[in-house]
Amino acid sequence: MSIKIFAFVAGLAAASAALAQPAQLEVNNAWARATPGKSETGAAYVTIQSPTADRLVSASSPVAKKAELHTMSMQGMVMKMRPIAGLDIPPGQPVSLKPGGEHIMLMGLNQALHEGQSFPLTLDFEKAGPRTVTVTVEKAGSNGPPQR
Ligand SMILES: [Cu+2]
Repeated sequence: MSIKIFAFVAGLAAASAALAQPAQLEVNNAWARATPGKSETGAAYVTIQSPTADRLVSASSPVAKKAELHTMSMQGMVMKMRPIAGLDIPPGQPVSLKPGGEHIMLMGLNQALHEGQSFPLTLDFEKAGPRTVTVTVEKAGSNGPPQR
């Protein structure tokens, strides 16, 4: 009985260690906010985790003419966003792009993003190379997909 419990706990520890240290770079939890009808820009968010230091250098998606890496910060009393050349991914530490911070700006959307849709997004990393993920469109104003 106690051996069984030990094995179970050890299994859990191994599973959570695997979660903390993926064998290779992983992009998870890709989502975007639905956009109002005429909007030509949207934003996508992902969580990136890598066992080794890497750097996100560019992004692209067939739903937009251009995808840029942006950051947001307060300038005086105003929230401003600006393009950044890249985003460093520290080893073993998840980096979450989210509203109010770093995001992938989709410029020149071919069509509005509707809640429930999904689309591909390719992220280019300096070392890991390109990763294509499926972005799920959440409600306008959403702060992310429901935690599963
Ligand atoms: Cu932006």
